[in-house]
Amino acid sequence: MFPTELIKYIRKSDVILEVLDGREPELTRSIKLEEIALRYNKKLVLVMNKSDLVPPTVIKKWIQIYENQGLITIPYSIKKNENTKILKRGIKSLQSKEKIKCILVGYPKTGKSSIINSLKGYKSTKVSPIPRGTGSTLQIQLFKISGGLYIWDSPGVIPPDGSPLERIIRGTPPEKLENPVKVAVELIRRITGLGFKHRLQRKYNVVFSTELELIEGIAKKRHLIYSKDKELNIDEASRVLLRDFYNNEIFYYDLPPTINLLEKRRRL
Ligand SMILES: Nc1nc2c(ncn2[C@@H]2O[C@H](COP(=O)(O)OP(=O)(O)O)[C@@H](O)[C@H]2O)c(=O)[nH]1
Ligand SMILES: [Mg+2]
Repeated sequence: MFPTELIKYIRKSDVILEVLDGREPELTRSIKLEEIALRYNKKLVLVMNKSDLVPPTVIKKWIQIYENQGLITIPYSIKKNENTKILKRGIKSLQSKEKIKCILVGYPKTGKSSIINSLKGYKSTKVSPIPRGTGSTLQIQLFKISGGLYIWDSPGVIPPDGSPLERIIRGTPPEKLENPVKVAVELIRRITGLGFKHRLQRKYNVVFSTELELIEGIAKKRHLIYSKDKELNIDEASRVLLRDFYNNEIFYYDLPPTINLLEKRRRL
């Protein structure tokens, strides 16, 4: 379910900034959000965040694909100062209004709070007061960024949906997943399929040919064993991997369809 409170703020905004994780842009897009933006006739901008973690050629290709779909796409990284200017300019070019209200929306962990902090800088000022102790709904503040640009202070979080693998990629904390081994296997398969097996082998110091071998390898290295029968605790080993993934500690990225095979071959 898309939060109704979020829809309220989307309706109040002129521009919707859909924050994507540049490593998984397709899976961190929310079709529901895009439908809502369309329904209320809002300008939508895809912000490809964490672009520092992906080669520029790959980011460029994604942008080309999205622009071909008629979607305005801007690469972003909180690590690159010049990005804030480019994003601000991009938003302003979409609206001729003097006061432009924006909202950052996206799945958890895509970097919404980080982006708002990098945009705020030291010059920004709060422009709406927070009423305290009244009612149960939290009043979201409008922040003045620069010139006529305003942004809602509290970024819109989209609850992760989809299959268990999609939910972990969309920022679900690993503790909330019911079957960690199954999800870990799927995640390892995805990462190795994209050509990053060597990264997993190096990170865990385990050479593996099947996904389960990696999980068992992690259990062995970390002495994760059930005290009862001394069997390897693959549940806990899977959680180790899922937690590392959640904390952005596993290096990989998705490849746009057109360079998939070429890139993969180069890496093998
Ligand atoms: N490398 C890199 N990490 C980022 C970037 N933006 C956010 N992060 C990291 O991603 C994690 C989630 O960011 P956060 O702003 O809390 O995401 P939110 O849940 O969407 O508000 C944090 O550990 C950030 O430091 C970026 O541009 N580059
Ligand atoms: Mg946040």
